[in-house]
Amino acid sequence: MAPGPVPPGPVDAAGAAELLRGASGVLVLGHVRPDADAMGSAVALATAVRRAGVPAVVSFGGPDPVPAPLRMLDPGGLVVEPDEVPARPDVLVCCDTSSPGRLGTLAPLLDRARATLVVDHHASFTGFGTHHLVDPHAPATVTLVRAVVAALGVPLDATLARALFAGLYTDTGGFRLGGADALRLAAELVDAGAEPGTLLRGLSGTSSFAWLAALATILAGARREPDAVGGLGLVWATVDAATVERFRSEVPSAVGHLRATAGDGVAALVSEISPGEWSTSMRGTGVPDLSAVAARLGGGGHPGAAGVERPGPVEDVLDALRGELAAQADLDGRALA
Ligand SMILES: [Mn+2]
Repeated sequence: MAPGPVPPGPVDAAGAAELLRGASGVLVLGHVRPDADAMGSAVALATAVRRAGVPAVVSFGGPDPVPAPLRMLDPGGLVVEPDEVPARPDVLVCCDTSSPGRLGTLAPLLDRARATLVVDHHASFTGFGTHHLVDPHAPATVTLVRAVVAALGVPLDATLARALFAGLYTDTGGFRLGGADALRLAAELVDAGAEPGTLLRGLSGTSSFAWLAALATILAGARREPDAVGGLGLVWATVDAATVERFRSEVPSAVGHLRATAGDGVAALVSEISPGEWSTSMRGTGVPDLSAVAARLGGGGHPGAAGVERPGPVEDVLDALRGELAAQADLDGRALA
């Protein structure tokens, strides 16, 4: 007897594989401004679906293009431009996306697909789509995709291993998170052909020499507020629209420099991504829970790394941030006490 259609709701890896195997075509999306987990999980999943005999392509909603260094994870050219995607995909898969807004200009596809499978690990997942393979305890979306690839019966090769390794390395903060399971998966991926040295060199990309001066300007404008975040402290810096425009792929890395000086507190990089629109990237220890802070401001993420986009002026963006960080520090402090 042929298996019936997979009922909507939560699915495990086997259920997700069954849904994908039964599709006439699959469009896999990741979140806007993809990172290595979004790109790696989407490319790996589409690669496996194709090998299982079902047509599949990958795309990312605009307005921004896929960062050039991530293209190395797609040697087969599965990623198509947002204006080239099928208008009515049979099965839509959304990888590493906690809310429809994270699909950017491709969000309207949600209303046109027969079924939508969300594969995600954000605690802030809002529950959209028809089928959910969502585990907030997974350190990366690629760990969930690894299980689906296995359930599809597709063996790992170097292309799959590289895409999965890139997402695993990035989302675990270089294996600071994820424990022994992440390291065991890493070993499996290296055995299958992922070369960490080559991969990580390629993913970090190269920057123009002019970025050094721009970074120096950003960091020279950084401010430290020791009393913020309930006394844990806040280190923040802003990036103007012209710098974001010129150094789009480099700017996000600046938050790492801020974080290194934030101690047990919070680092925030506030960038003007379009005129009057500010993107805030936060980093911390997990206490206070930055995903909760971001969620209340309309964004999302993880306890130690989260982001939000809000209209300016930038003083208002910072004030809202200070308020929510202090409130969350108070909440989490009471929970610990
Ligand atoms: Mn992720």
